[in-house]
Amino acid sequence: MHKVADIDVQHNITKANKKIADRITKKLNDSNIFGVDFVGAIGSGKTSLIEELIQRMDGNIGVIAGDVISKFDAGRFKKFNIPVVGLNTGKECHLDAHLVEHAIEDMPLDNIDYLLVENVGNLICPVDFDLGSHIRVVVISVSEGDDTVEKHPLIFQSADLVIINKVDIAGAVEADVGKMVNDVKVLNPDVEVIKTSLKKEIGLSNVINAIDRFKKRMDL
Ligand SMILES: Nc1nc2c(ncn2[C@@H]2O[C@H](COP(=O)(O)OP(=O)(O)OP(=O)(O)O)[C@@H](O)[C@H]2O)c(=O)[nH]1
Ligand SMILES: [Mg+2]
Repeated sequence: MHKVADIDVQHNITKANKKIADRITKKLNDSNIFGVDFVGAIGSGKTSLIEELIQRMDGNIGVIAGDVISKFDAGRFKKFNIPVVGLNTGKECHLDAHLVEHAIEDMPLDNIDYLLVENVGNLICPVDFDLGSHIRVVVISVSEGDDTVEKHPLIFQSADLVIINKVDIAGAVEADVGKMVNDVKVLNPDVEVIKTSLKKEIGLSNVINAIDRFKKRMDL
């Protein structure tokens, strides 16, 4: 017969993470920087979306790019000549506040208005790890399947804004975008859901306006 002991490790880890996340939020507030955390499925379009935002948003942007091997997405952002810090998570499937706090040390906080943080592509691990950003944007695409939302309720409940990307290929992959929107609304009734195609330039101004509405609400 096995002996079972409850070990409250996860609780302690997320509590310690939250303490650092609160420190990050304070640092961003003190520097008048609006922080946005982008999480989502692998290949859903997080980097592509941030690349578009860098080119279209008013204000100076700094990016923290989390990746299992950091050079890939960080390299894509560096071509815009903005401050970029790549974070290598190794075997970890999410960023945590400790990593982000160190990355922020390398950011010129006096010269940026927005800090955009791209998390590792994953819909499960990032859920409990607040990174201190002001909002969390969850990015999925039709090619993951139109049951993705139902299968990953926690991440959608934690979202401030949800992007359903690649609507240009919804027909080809037989995804019911209306169902995906509805599934989000069931889990998180007040969250705004925006349909985008980064290939066809659909929905981008809606994303920018939504981010700026949050920013204004927080007086940043
Ligand atoms: N058809 C179509 N393809 C897209 C769209 N947005 C992005 N892609 C393509 O999807 C692929 C993945 O895009 P990324 O932006 O690298 O996705 P990501 O979420 O950053 O990926 P990871 O960081 O690896 O998790 C690339 O080949 C993009 O060109 C879109 O709206 N429509
Ligand atoms: Mg990426």
